[in-house]
Amino acid sequence: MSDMRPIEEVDPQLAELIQREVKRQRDQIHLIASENYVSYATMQASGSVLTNKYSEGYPGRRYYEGCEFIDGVESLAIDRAKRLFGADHANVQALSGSQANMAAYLAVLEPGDKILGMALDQGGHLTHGASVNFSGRIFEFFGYGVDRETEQIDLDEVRRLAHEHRPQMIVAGYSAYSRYIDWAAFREIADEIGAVFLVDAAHIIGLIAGSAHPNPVPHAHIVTATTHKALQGARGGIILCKEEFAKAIDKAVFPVVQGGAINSQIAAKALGLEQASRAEFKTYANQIVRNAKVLAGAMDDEGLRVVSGGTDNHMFLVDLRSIDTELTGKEASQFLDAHGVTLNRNAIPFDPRPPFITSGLRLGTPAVTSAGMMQEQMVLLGKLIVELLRKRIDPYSVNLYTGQVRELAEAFPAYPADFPGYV
Ligand code: DSN
Repeated sequence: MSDMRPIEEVDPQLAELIQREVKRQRDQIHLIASENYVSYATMQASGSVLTNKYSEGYPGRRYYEGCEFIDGVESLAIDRAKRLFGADHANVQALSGSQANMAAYLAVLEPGDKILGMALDQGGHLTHGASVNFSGRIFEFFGYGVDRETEQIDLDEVRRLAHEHRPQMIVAGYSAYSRYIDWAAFREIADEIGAVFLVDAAHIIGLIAGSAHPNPVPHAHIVTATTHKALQGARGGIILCKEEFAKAIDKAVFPVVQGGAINSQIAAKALGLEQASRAEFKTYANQIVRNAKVLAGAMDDEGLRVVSGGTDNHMFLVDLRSIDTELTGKEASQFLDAHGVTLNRNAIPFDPRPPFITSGLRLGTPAVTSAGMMQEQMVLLGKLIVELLRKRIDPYSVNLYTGQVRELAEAFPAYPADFPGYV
């Protein structure tokens, strides 16, 4: 029989680190736009015996025996993804958003083909052509950005670049962009040059599930996404596509990019997709957006400039130079983390500072919304963050505001105090 002793007995050192991470998640206020808190049931599925099973292939077409229940789990995840987003086809095996993107590119492109996507320093993702990433090494990328004045996508510029470079693929969907994206306009541009239109919806898929953001599925040939951000499910990737790309996508995920999928994660994805289809998830997704708007507004009212003037989704960037020309994203994020607010430094468009330093912060509201915070708390939090940054060298003020941050975190914990962090 397998060793059935609990982790505290088998590996106390590891158990303690997990428990300390639970305490960190409880004690801090989390504003990293890509993070969230999963449900207990998600942890149960994720930590289940499904991790024991190999199942290369797809439901009904496996290279291993004994997959009858794995087939059921994966089919459930596929059906739920298709239904939730209105997709012709879904692949739920991608281990992460990056691997979903890799598979999607390799499904329809040849090495050396051209892709037009948003530049990383303007809001795009590492897998949208960064030279250090597989994407920039295998494909030739051309980057579009935002307009210097509005800090929003200039579709005329996207169209101009598309016609100039004639890429085989156009990518929309970003890691640090707070505005609605006009999916239909992007598709029109892609059609003008015969390109595949791919949407990387990793950040916003949860909002789409909850009808809090327009759905790209009717417009895009392929949509890649993650299930662990605003969707509040297990860590992993999914790919949705039109029927004509279904075979190529499945083949690209397995056997081109991956071997055996992680079946426990597929089960947890199935659960997340079910939870995201419920009526209460709509309320949650819309509250994420409402909270982001109120938090951005509160910070702006305190004099901290919000990039593009606001947000339509779950996140936004702030320009720290508006409150202190010397303050960098690195210093601000480290200072805030040490005083109870965890977020990440982020380049703002046309940032003169290097990416490891930056002039900006990125803030997102999925996790605080999962913890139960509403507009009232966002107003307070926005004020506290700006005051903490402004008065960071005044110990009396820092102490005062840190106490208020702690009170807020205590009132809205991520998990119960006695939860060890595993099931
Ligand atoms: N690392 C994620 C983010 O923070 O946006 C994307 O992969």
